[in-house]
Amino acid sequence: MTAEVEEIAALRDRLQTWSAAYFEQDSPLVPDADYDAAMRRLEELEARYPKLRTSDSPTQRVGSTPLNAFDTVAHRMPMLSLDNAFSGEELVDFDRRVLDRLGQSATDYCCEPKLDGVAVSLIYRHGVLVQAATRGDGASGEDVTANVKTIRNVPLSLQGTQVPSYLEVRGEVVIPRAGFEKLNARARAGGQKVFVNPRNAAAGSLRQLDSRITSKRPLVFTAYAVGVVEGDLPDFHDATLHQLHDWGLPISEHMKTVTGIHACESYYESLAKRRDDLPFDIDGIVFKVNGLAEQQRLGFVSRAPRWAIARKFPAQEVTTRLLDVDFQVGRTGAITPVARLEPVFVAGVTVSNATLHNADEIHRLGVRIGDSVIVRRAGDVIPQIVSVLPDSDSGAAQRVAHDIIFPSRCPDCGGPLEREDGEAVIRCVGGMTCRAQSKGVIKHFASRKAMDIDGLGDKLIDQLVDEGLVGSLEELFHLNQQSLSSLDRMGVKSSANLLRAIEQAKDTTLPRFIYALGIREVGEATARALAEHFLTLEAILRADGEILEGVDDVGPVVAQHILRFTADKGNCGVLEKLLDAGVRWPEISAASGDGPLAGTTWVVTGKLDSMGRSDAEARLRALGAKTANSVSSQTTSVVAGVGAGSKRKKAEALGIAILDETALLELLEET
Ligand code: D41
Repeated sequence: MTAEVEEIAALRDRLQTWSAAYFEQDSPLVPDADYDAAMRRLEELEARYPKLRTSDSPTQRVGSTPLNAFDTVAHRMPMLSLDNAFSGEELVDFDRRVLDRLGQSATDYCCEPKLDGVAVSLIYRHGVLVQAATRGDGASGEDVTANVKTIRNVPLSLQGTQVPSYLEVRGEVVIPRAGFEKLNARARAGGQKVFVNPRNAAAGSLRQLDSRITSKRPLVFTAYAVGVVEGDLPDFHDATLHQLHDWGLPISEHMKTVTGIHACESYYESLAKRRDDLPFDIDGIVFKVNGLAEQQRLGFVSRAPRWAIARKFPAQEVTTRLLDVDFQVGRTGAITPVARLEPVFVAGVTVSNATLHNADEIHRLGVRIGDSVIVRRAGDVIPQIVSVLPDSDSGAAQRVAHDIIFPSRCPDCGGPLEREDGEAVIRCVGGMTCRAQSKGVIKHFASRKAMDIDGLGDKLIDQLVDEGLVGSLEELFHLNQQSLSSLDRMGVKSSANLLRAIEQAKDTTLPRFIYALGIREVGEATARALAEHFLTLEAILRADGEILEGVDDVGPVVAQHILRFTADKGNCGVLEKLLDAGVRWPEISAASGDGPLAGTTWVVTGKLDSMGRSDAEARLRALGAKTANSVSSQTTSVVAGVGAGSKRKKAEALGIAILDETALLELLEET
């Protein structure tokens, strides 16, 4: 059995390394299939030799029996809370108090984003995760071990040397915004309960009695402190966190140690600017005195340490009033209620509109016109109404508040509306005969990632459709000086420019063209997958459901949408007319061995000045290269623009060639 013992150890080791690379460095070392195969092999061996199964085996992430209730666990060392600073002055006051007590003229602070999630404590005995508890009231919390074990970036056992015999790690569990949006979109489409914000979603997910449910939630852990420790750790906060990282625990990649409070304020300003670009919600910055000896001298007051403070960002959720609701018709005919709000400042911008998603959402919120509502804006996500405030004090508001009446016919064309089985969305079935839909279709067709018609913006498209100059896609290509001259504010020069841009847009690529058609659920990635799989438009039009589902990225739902599109005579007519009008693209050659960059795999990261990331990728692919989203041992080269972070680091670690934008431009020029 020694061979099996060794194989099991090797498999666990490998799975841990792979999942650390995947979740920590955001760069897979192997394809998913290899990971899955190793996991299956380990499960098989453990089933055959149950004695060799351990609680920290990667197979043990998801339990199989739900709990009846959570046990309460007392924290051996209380989990303190944090004092807040709401202004630069309050931060300076904090620094003065610290320096006065220390009798120093300056000190080092470790700065880290304040994640907006659920605080938890993890206990590792001899490097094995044995308990996870929520912070609760700071003195005791709930035992959520089974749930925390399902979080993929929480190591079940620590790797490396000199792991303490007892180590309590404290940190925050969050759900990234993208995962939150997906979770809610799925719930909304199925008419289920949605979460108000990512923090509630994280808290709700951790409070599931059945860890199989938790395992399906995109939870992420980040360590920010230690509690009780039996063993050695560095004398500085930043070094302690780096040590945790070396043992396999995730820490914030934005952590930075600075000297003096002014550097703290600069850090705050710079992260506040990038708040929307971060993958998860943060509600401020935490500053901690970096030296542990200094921390000890400062001690704590009641429930918060004197050596740390949270400088809060402007709120992401504020109260305002719902003034009215408009109903918009999208390019797929979906009727979306849009809330008109009394303008408010939220997370740095003034918001006067918010989406209400659909009729079910209005019903779920129980919102009426005139109500006070809580509006949330996070990242580039459209502002949302998350809840309605009971209007206790304002009798006046009560009197004017009235129900939102969902239209019974299309607000644009007056045509009938339909609701598909199991769908929350109500649609106008008018297609291109509905003006609002045809505007939406044309806007999508002309947009940057589609046909990229320069200068053909939303306003102009509204005009073209309203004036009856364009009613379907191919009519864009029949516009001329004379027809354009009838438009307001359209001079000879601008119409010439527009016509030139339309002419230029005829030269496109097959993926762009497919994407531009606006087939439901066919985004950029799916369009590219279809083009790469079928190589020609004719082949896509010929494909049946089974063949379509053979494409990466295409499931039964997407296949149905494609079939419904291609089976439509009207659509086929438009396709033909577009080709007749001169829309064309270079043939895609089946042999990917073509082009000067054939056989190479590229990752483009960071911001480029001269072009977007997807353009850079498209140009590399046009030269035969493959492009990928994450750096691995398969990567040949990385293009690192401004602000390139973990992917660049990973490339450095793997010794992969890194090009800056200038080098990329030179290469593109040469080849
Ligand atoms: O990101 C956070 N939410 C965060 C919370 C953080 N980065 N650091 C924290 N540090 C502490 C001390 C200084 C007490 C160790 C915290 C918290 N506390 C905290 N989270 C919830 C209550 C307190």
